[in-house]
Amino acid sequence: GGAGPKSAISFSSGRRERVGDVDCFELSPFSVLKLQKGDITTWFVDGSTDAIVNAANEKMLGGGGVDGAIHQAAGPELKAACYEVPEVRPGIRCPTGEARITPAFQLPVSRVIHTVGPIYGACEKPEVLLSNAYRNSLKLAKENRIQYIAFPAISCGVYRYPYDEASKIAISAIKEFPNDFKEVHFVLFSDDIYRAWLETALELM
Ligand code: AR6
Repeated sequence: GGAGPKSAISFSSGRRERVGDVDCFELSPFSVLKLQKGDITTWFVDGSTDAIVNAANEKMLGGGGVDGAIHQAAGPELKAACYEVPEVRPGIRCPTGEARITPAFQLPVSRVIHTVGPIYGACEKPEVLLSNAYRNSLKLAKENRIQYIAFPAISCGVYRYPYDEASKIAISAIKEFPNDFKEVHFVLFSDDIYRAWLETALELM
């Protein structure tokens, strides 16, 4: 279903509020960070300019995990749109740490932002690449006037990034954009990852 009410939350106790299944943290007087467990392919905010972020690979033509789920839900037009994204090197449409945008086709959101996180243990500075993946997704969303955006836990599946480290990088990157979005969501697929994100938000927000 949708992502709940669009109205600004009045934070009565400190800067955290639990609304239904969603943990809300004040990013600024204009913007809220929200955490929830769930499936990102069903997320949207009714009547808004919204986007979900895909944890893709450098080829950017689909795959397993959340990438597979997003392509499945969007329909075959998404793969066709990805083919249209120019290659920067043979076979590579989105180098690690960068981001690209496409329409969302059959998904309930307006756009999909594709980014590529690092494979943990396969590169020198995974924290820089993971941070870049979040920052470049947020920059691209901002340039495209996206008001509501939802992320999965980039690199925390097949790419094996430790959840606690990944959550700190993810939430720190969001804090660099305190006034650019009405809401920034994390839609987390497993209890373990949701708990890691919640712990980090309680520490950093
Ligand atoms: N909604 C939200 N999160 C999901 C969903 C979903 N529907 N499905 C899985 N996740 P992964 P990566 C979570 O492996 O580690 C692909 O094959 C999952 O539980 O999807 O960045 C790509 O094509 C995990 O927490 O992405 C690449 O080749 C998180 O999404 C490679 O995997 C990310 O796990 C990218 O690996």
